[in-house]
Amino acid sequence: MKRVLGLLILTLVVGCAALSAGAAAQEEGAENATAGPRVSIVEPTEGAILAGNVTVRVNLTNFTLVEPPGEPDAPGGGLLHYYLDAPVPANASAPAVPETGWYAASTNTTHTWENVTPGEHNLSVQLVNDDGTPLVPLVFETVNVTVGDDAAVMNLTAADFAFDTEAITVPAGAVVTVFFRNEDQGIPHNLAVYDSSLRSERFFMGEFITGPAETVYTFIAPSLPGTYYFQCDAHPFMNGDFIVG
Ligand SMILES: [Cu+2]
Repeated sequence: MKRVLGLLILTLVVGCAALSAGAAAQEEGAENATAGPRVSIVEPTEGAILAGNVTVRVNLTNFTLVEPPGEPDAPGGGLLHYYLDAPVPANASAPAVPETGWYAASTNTTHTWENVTPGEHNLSVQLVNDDGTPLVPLVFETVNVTVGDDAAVMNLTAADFAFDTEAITVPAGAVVTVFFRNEDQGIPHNLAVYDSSLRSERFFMGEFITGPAETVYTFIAPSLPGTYYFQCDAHPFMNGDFIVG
């Protein structure tokens, strides 16, 4: 009896597994059949901090880039419109040319905006037909990024409850990238930047990492030159001058 019950349960389990696998396959098939053209921005990511030139890289699904542009009626194909600080055009009967901001028509899945001014920007990419009109329904993606003046890249290590430097020097307004390494086993450290050791204003607070571990911090340096302050928030005796030149 025990054996029969066991077999019965086994049969039930196998049967259920086969059923659900079948259902999953069916669902997937339906999804592929109904999926329209899509564009996604692979780079930069939402909220990214960048310096100088901004390269946008996209992924296309169910859409073919047609070259040369301007040839009508290629089914399932067309062009990419890259936008910088421009509202994505939505009028289906006119070429997708934004009223403000910049745009570029392209048959490449990457586009570089050069010398983007420091500050906050939005980057969009839209799929358009080969006559330049938007695909309907509209197919686009937008990300928001922050662009800094200049780039400063450095290493910083925390070991034996001390940083390996007493001063960090960066250009004003620079995008600062810190390759941070914590060598202290089981101990959390971070990097944080303040106006002074009084810590009345905070410019950056890095996530804690527990050693041994590494991370990359990216932030924008203060825009006013001066001597600021950095520390580990868990161990404020680990500190130094953050010099903005
Ligand atoms: Cu610490």
